[in-house]
Amino acid sequence: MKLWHCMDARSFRVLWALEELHLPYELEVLAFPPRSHDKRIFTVNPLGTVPALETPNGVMTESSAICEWLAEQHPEAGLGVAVGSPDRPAYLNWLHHADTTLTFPQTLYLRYRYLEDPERRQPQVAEDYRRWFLGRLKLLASVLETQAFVCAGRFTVADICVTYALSLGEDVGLAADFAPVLQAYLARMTDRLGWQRAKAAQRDAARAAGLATEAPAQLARAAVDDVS
Ligand SMILES: N[C@@H](CCC(=O)N[C@@H](CS)C(=O)NCC(=O)O)C(=O)O
Repeated sequence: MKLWHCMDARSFRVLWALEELHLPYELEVLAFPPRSHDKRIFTVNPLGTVPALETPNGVMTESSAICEWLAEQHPEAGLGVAVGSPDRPAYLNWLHHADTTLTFPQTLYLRYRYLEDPERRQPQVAEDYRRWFLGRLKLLASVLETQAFVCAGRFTVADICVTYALSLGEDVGLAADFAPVLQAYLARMTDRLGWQRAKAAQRDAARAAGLATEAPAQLARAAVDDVS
C-alpha cells in the first residue's frame, strides 16, 4: 500500500494505524496544500487532498474510513470492533464524530484565522468555529471522565481518529482550553509507541523529500501570531 500524506494532516490517522498494525507501506510526503504545491496528488485523488491510500482494491480518501478498513482487514490486532458487538454503535459514532464534528470546525478556524491571505481572513468566522469546536468537546470529555478509551474498554482506531482531532487542536493553539480529562487522554494516547513511530516515519520521509518537518498549522500560526 502507498500512503500520500502531508505533515500532521488527517492522513496522520492512517499512518498511525499502519504503525499500530505493523504493516508494510510506502509513504509519500507532500508539501501542504498538495493541490497547490504538489500536483502529483491528482494522479491518485481528483480532490487533491490527503490522505490518499492506494490499496490493492482501489484508492481510499477518507481518514476515518481507511482506519476502519485497516482494522477490519486485521481483526487479530484488535483495533476494530466487530459487526454485532454491543460496542459497535459507540465505535462507529466516534469514528465519524472524530472527523465531522471534531475536525471540520477546526479547519475553518485554521483557514480563516491563519491560512488565508490577510485580506481574506475572517476573524468572526474563526472565533465562531473556535467556540464551536471547544463546545463540541463536551461529549468526549463526559465519556473520558469514566473511561480510558472512547469505546470497547480498549484502544481502537476510534481512539486514533479522536486523538488526531485533539492533536490538531494543539497544533492550532486551542489545547489550553481543553478540559484536564482531555489533556490527560491526549498525553496517554501520544505516549504510545505506534504514535511515536508514525511521527518518526513522517519526519524521516519529509527530510528525505526536502520538506519542513513542522506541522503546516504550527508554521501558519507562528507566521501570523508573530506579526500581529
Ligand atoms: N474528510 C477527509 C478530509 C481530507 C482533507 O480535507 N484533507 C486535508 C488535510 S487535513 C487536505 O488535504 N487539504 C488540502 C486542501 O484542501 O487543498 C478525511 O478525513 O480524510
